[in-house]
Amino acid sequence: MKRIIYSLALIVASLSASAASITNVYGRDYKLLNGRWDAIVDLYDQGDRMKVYENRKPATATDFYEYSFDGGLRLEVPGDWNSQSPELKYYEGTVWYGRHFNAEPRPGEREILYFGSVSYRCNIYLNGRLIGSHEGGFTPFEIDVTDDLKIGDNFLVVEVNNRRTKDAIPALAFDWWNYGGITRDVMLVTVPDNYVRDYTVQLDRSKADVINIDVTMSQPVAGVNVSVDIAGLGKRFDGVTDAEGKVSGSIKSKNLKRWAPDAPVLYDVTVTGGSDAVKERIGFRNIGVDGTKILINGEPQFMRCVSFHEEIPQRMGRAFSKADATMLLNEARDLGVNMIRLAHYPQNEYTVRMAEEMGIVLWQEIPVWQGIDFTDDATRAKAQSMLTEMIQRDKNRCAVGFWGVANETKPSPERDDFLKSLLATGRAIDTTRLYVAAFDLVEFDRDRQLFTMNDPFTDNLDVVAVNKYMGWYHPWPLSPDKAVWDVNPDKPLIISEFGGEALFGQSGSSDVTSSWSEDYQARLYRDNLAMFENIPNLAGVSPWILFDFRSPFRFHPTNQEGWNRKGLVSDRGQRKKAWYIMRDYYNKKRNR
Ligand code: GCB
Repeated sequence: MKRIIYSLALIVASLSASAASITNVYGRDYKLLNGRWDAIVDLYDQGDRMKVYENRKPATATDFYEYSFDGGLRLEVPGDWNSQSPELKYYEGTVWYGRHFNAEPRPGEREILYFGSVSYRCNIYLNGRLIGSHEGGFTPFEIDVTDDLKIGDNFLVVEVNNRRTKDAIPALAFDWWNYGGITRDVMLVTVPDNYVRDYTVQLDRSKADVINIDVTMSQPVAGVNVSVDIAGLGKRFDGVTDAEGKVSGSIKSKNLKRWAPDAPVLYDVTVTGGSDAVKERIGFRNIGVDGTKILINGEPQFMRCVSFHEEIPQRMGRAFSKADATMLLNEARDLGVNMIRLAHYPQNEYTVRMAEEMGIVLWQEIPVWQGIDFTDDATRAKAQSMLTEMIQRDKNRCAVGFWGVANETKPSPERDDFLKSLLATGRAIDTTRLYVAAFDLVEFDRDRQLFTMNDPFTDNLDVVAVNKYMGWYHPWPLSPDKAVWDVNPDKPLIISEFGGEALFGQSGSSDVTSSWSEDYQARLYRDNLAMFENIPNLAGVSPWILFDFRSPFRFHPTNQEGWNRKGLVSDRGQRKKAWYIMRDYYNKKRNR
């Protein structure tokens, strides 16, 4: 038995869906496979044994099958299953999704099955056969199905499992809801045989007028004509592929208007390769650091940031659509932000693209969130592929200024090696953005009367970020306005989380933490803002968090009931007192 499982695991590993998915999937010719899928809930994992993916129907008088995709549960795709049925609210296990679709594969074209994300792991079966698998709940993957498609009806099955495990990322416990399901768009993409597979069109790391270009065709064939046209600049790059199907070059333009939060200029870009052409809007900006400052287009910027989870609290479900992105981003913009930390994992492309249109800088990270098994090589490989998939998807999004590699990790040689390998993976693909991680081990040094942190790993990062819950998890050791920081004084420091819990509408003592009152939360905000004046290298702040969010981590029976109440805005969309304090602070910072 062991051998069978082992060899199956090997097959699945070799079938792993491609880590680098097609660039700009929304710019392609595609058909959405969204909608209502049939679903089988398989708590005891019996579907494999029964081969439910074969979707058999009794053919003779003695045949029977103890499953059927017909006549049972139906689930919306995209969507988490937890919010679609009361029985699935806490469900952690396997659900089999199935649907029919029509295909018309044509000679000279390829068909790619693309999943925006499936949470958390999945196996994909087409017409009864395993064609791919993927692990990681927040990044896209794809499978070239050209040779597996039938003309006419096809049956697609996705076996989804969201069970938490020690070797997963995130691992066994995390402070958000463990939504399961096919949580983003599913697409069947049609491309020419030799298509523009991948391209990077981004401003040079340090030059303001040089756009660097890399294009890779899907076939390693020399001599294919490639062009990149930026109509608004009146500029075009022309090249010819080498034997690997690649071409690189650059465009120089003195007239280039750079993207910035207060002027989010985007250009129409057309990438042509052989018979294929892809269009999208791309912006160009420089981001860097100078001493303790973060520079955007050479100008120091204070990052007025906030975080949100990929969740619509009012619906108690995962966000996945353009409308969802509009809701989340508008609320963030009203607070006066110029940056969002997408917590704690890559969020959907609608959010990223819309933030870019709105002029919001993004920090995007992978869910290396506490409790990760840094000793496990397989876990490390998963983190590397999540990082690769995230960068691959969004490398042309100039709004993304920061790649985050970890949140709240404790120093150890294994942790250091793990995170170093992530930085090496990231920097091998993208050197035009800042690399950051959030730490939480800042301590008050009583002898020096200073807040300090000793984590030499921070030397490896461009920007250091700290989550510190003064007034919530940590009582103040001295008056907030006397709280001076000496943390990585030579680097830009972002306070990436601070805050405390309050129930909307609850009044209470502003001195008593356990009042869970808006008054206490408001005071905590005032105190923290006073402390921020004494952080000499402060380059930005990010309150935790925009909205109250759902989390089984939080089980106080009257104040939490499965919600983390640190939102500046309640689960019903009501703004708490602290929201106004933060908005005023950001207004002042903007006008300074
Ligand atoms: C943190 C985590 C965040 C939690 C937050 C909290 O430090 O990074 O994911 O939700 O604290 O509310 O405790």
